[in-house]
Amino acid sequence: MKRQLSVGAIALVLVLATLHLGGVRITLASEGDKSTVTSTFAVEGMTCGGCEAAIEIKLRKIDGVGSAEASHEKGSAVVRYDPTKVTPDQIVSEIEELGYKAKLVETQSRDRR
Ligand SMILES: [Cu+2]
Repeated sequence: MKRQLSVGAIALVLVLATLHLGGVRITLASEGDKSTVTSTFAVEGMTCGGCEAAIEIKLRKIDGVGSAEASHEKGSAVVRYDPTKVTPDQIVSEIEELGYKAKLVETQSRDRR
């Protein structure tokens, strides 16, 4: 009788462990589906590749920013980020801290493309 109980207990632990692992997997999957958005900013004041690099390096350091591409010729910066972690306003103020003038032009969600 005692033995049967412990077998049952082990089975229960295995079932719980499986459910637990399943739960973890579901959590990881939904984190992977987290959507990012891409915003284009008009940036005034960039004159060379050094300006572009300064902006890109600063923006890429922000937690939640996936990529940042700046162009002094176009006067723009294109930033891909997680909108639950970063806001366009935050990106504008990071660019302006470097001495440039920035303004949000448009935001596109990735899955709509
Ligand atoms: Cu420059």
